[in-house]
Amino acid sequence: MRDDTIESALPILASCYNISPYAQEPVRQIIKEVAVKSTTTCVSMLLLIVTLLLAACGSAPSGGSASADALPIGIAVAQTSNTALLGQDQIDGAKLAEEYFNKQGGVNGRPIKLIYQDTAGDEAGAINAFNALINNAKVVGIVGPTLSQQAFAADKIADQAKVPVLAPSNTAKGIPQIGDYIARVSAPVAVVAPNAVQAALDINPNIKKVVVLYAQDDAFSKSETGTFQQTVTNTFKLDLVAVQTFSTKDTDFTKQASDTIAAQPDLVIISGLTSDGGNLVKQLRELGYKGLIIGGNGFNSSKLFAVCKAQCDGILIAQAYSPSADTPINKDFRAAYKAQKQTEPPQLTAQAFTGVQVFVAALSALDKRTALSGRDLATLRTELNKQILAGTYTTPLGDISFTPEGELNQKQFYVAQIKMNPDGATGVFNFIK
Ligand code: 1QQ
Repeated sequence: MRDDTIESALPILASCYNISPYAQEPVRQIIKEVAVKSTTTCVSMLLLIVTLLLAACGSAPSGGSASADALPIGIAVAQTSNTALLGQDQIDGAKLAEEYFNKQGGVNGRPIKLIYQDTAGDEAGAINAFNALINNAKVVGIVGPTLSQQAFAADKIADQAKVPVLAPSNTAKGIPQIGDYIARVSAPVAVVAPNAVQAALDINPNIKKVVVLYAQDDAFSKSETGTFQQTVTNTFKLDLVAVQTFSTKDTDFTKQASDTIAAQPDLVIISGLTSDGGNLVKQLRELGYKGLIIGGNGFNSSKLFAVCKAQCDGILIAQAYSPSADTPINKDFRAAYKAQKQTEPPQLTAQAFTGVQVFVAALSALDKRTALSGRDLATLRTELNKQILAGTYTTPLGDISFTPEGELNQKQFYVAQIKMNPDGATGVFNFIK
């Protein structure tokens, strides 16, 4: 029996039948021993058994040349810092995807392996994570980073290295335009955010005066407030009575809250991140603001509940994902998430899952044309990028595809309103649109 047949078959069998790395070596030795000492009939029998085992796990290597090493995909999101309030949801989605797609045979029988690098919450963290994934882990592509602010710094590095990036939560204007290798599975604020203003008007058609606040040191918040301000003045012809700024690092919002209340708005719209945004809401409510509040995408995690607590109640947030989306894969994703967390999956989790899914689907399509193992890493990354942009995908977000520039084509958006439980610590995102 040829050595290379054993070498290529064993890791596939190991992953398929859960043979630990320690157990693989003795198995390899036994097979070799039999192959050397036995008659031709025995060797043919062995070959047949290996072939049947491979076929049974749906992963017979094409032409004997496919390598069974897991395909490394980078996950560069925030696991530390305040941004981890958002990044943790993304880790959940990536983990679910790895488990789900590997159970289904990975990339035509070859498993994927997610390699995690913490970006923390700033640009330097994202750059370091990207460099490590590209140069050390040699990933085929990256899902990340968490913030647009980080993407504008780190994506350039991936683009120059010709490594495809799928942005799981980078919604500011201009993300796909960073370079040819940058696409996003996170719909831009320009199309998502206006839905929240419409929902606020459905709840209270008498809204006239609006105050808008945004974090001036965050690229996403600046982009989102631009969309909100246009929607307020141009689309709905409301009165924008004040525009105020803060920093994502702020904790004291007394000035912004009292100035907002002095302007007597019917609606307050906040573009910031989870910790600053949640604290601003809390202080606004404590100082007596009673009207509707819209929070932007930085509010889009149940981790917000621990920040504004009971005062989170009633916040409206536009959504690019609904747990009730009617695709088979969403039903699987939702069930898997609920089995682990006993609650509905959030948007950022669904988007991170989708990012991994698109990589798996594009790799599988490439592999079907010509076995992946026949390409060097640079060629694989380039062809993978082209394949990502060419495909259409049925995902938990619905049917999606990309423009040639890497912008996401997604059809449906939603709005949720936070309902806090009487304990003031737990709550839910209620879908109202
Ligand atoms: C961005 C975002 C974040 C607030 C989501 C995590 O949308 O930075 O673009």
